[in-house]
This record gives sequence, C-alpha cells and structure tokens, in this order.
Amino acid sequence: MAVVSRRNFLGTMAGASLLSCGPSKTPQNEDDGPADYTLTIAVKPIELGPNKIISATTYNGQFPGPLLRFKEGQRVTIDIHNQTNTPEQLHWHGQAVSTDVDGSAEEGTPFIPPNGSRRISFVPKPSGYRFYHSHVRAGADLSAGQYSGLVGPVYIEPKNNPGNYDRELFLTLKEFEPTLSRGGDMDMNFLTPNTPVESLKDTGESAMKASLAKGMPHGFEVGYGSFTINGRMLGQGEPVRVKQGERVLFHVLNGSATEIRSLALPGHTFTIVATDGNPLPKPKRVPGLWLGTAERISAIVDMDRPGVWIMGDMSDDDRGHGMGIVVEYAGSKGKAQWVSPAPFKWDYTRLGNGDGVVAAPDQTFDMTFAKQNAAQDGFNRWTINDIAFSDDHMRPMFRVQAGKRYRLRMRNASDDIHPIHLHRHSFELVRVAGQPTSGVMKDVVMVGGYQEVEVDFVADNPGLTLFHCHQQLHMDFGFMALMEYA
Ligand SMILES: [Cu+2]
Repeated sequence: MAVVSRRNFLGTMAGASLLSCGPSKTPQNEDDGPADYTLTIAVKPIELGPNKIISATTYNGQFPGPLLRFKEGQRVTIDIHNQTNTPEQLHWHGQAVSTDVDGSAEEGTPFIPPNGSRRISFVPKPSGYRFYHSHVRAGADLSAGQYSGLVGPVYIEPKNNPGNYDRELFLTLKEFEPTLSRGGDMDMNFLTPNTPVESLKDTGESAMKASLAKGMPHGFEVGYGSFTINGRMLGQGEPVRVKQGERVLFHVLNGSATEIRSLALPGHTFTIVATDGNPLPKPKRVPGLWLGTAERISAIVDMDRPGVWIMGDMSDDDRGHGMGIVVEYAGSKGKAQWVSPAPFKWDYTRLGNGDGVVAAPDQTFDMTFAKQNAAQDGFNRWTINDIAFSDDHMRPMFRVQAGKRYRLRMRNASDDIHPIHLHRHSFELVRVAGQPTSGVMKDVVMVGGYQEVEVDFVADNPGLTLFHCHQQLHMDFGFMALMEYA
C-alpha cells in the first residue's frame, strides 16, 4: 500500500483499505526524483472473506488496486514495478494518452519486463471516472490478464466543477476463482430494443449448426467460484454506512474479465450522471444498473429509505456467491434485506437525446463480428470482417485521418453480447438496434446478440489505436483490430 501522493487527495473506497499518503519531493523532470505514484505488480494473498483467502496478481498487494486521483491536465509520473516472471502491460482505460504509455503491446507500448520496472509520464485526460488494468493475453491461463486482481479505479478531477453530492464511493465488481466449462452461454435478455437482424441470425446459427454437426463440442466458457465488490464477498467487508437524506455518488466499475454485471439497491433508484466517466446530457433515473466488462457508471442515490439493505447483483446465484455489499443506515439494525426490483430493460438510447442528431461522419466503417465455434484448441475463435487478430495478423484493418469523424457500424453475427472498446478515444452512441440517440459518450458499449450498434468517434489522438471486445475470452482469441492514422 505504499502509494505516495504528492498533491492528490485519495478518496474512500467502501470496504477497502485506506491508502497512506504523504509528501514527497517535486521532481524537476520525469526522469529524476520520486514518482508521483508507484504501482507494484506482485502475486499476493487477498482475503475475500474470513475463510476465503486466495492468491492473485495484484497492484500494491491489494484488491482493487489503489484509487488514483489525478487532476485533468496536470502531468503525472508513475513507477510501475513488475515483481512477476511474466511481462506486463498496464492500460489506462478511457484516457486519451499516447501509444507509448497506453499499455497495449499491439499499439507498441513497451512491456514492463519480468522482475523489472518502467517509469511512465502522461497528462491525464479527459476528466471523470477511468480505470487501469492489465492488458496482456491470458489465453488458457486463468491466472493471467484480467482473470487476475490487476484492476484499479482512476478518478480525474475536472479543472473546474468538483461536483454536487455529499459523498462519493467507488465500487469495483469482480469475480475470482475462474474455471473453464463447456456450459454454453447463459441467456442474457436485458437489452432493449431487442430487434435481432435476421441475416446476422441466419449467419450465426448456420455456422454453429455446421460446427456441431461435425461433432465439435461447444467452445469453452469461463465461470467463477467467488464474487466480490471491492474484493469482499457480500457480508464479509465493512458495510457502506449512510445517513438518511444523504446523496451518495456511486462510481461503479465492472472489473470482470468476462462477465456482464447488474446492480440494484432495494427501495432506491439510481440517477445516472455519467457513463464511462463522461457526463450525460441530462441525469437519468433508472431502477438498476447493467454494465458490460469495463463499463463504468456514475450514479447518485438519494438515501431516503432507512434500513439495512443488500446492494447487489440481480442474479440470485451470483449475489449468493458474494456479488453484493451491505448498505446500512445510521440507527438501523438487523439482517440485510434483498428485494428484487421489478423487471426492467437496459436501454442505452434513453440515456441520451431522443433526437439522434449528430454530425455526419466523414466515413463509415462496416464491421461484422463472427464466432468460429471451438476452432482454437477448444476455444471459440472470433473474427472481425472474417479476420482473427493474432501475432501473425496484426496489420491495421482501418485507416483514419486526424480531425475526421468516423462511424463504426458494428454488426454482431453471434448470440453473445460483446462489450466493445476503443482505446485512446471516446465515442458517441448514434444508433442501438435501430433506435437513434446522441450525446452519450463512452469507451465501451455492449453490442447485443445478432444486433447492430453504430458509434461515432473523432480521430483526435494520432497513433495506432486498438479496437476490441473487452471480454478476455474473446479478445484473446481474435476479437481485435488496429486502426492507424494516415
Ligand atoms: Cu466479445
């Protein structure tokens, strides 16, 4: 926990240990003097509950990694020490940084060598809720990549306007103890509009049928033994202690390697103010949250229903295995209560402006995502426009010019939901399953089974740019592409 902050206030993480902070010398340049932050990657025991201690690769021996509070536009220097025997990459998810520090080998970021270190320096931006995580290929190794404990939150303070709420709390949702199965996918039917494209469905279903007819088993999926919020299973950590009348801003991160998560607090509603750290055009009230891997939601909850509650995943099974945290009002006692919210659907388009008016793109890239069942050592192989990304197929697929606006028309010819991520840029949601919207800025969006989603981005950060599905099992087996600037 030796994070030293020269000038930054370190906020609270519910249920997680506080960080020490203290003064240190201001370096004259980034190459000498102490760094503003130190992150040490090492295998450590982490205690998910009293009789549940696992070992995992962590940042600074803790899970989640320390909350890093940066100031927009104020350069930071960070020492990253790697005390493992494998090369690492630390990705600054959601930030518009350069390829040299972004933390993607595919873009050319140097690895943090095994038992070695790297000092990096960058100017944090844009403001808002970001995070950092390992960005290495795990493949069949379920201790590597994002299956590990290598996830931590980042908050970049805006230059002006620190926000209007009583308190803020950071929640990192994450599963541990991964195992492989041939279980097939759980039916996840929470997205709306739900209008599958028939041609995509035909393509996907006939490919699957042909594979099974050849005697292929279903490709591997990953399941988990324990589920946590801020590294603690439900009931095993400190509760979130609140007072009646408080407005609490929750910054929720889905830090999962592979899973989609939901979150509800019985008797309360969430007012979403930002998606992936970017303010919405208007705050939006919802009964609960859904987050694909790597998505973040910042939402205010008015604490107006005294009691002891379970804030948790809407899946009874996952909540039963730990995915929840107790919210306790001052003066309330007793066992924490869970009540399922009335069923509702998750509609990205309603977070934005209904008009769907956005600037015309200079060019549109069409992409079709497809699955080759069990095609790679029992794992599903994934393609974008029929090409599976690999060490042998890293040639950039798309070419952009600085300053221009591009539309990505993503077509999903599989029944899985893909949380799609673009590095070093933010994008605007334009159309989801045929429904227009505007004003919702994100860096990850879930593309539903057999659905189409369109997003626009402005090419404003030159350098190789990685585009991929954030599901570790998908990105590791082909679901990536590079964009290059002309
Ligand atoms: Cu995917």
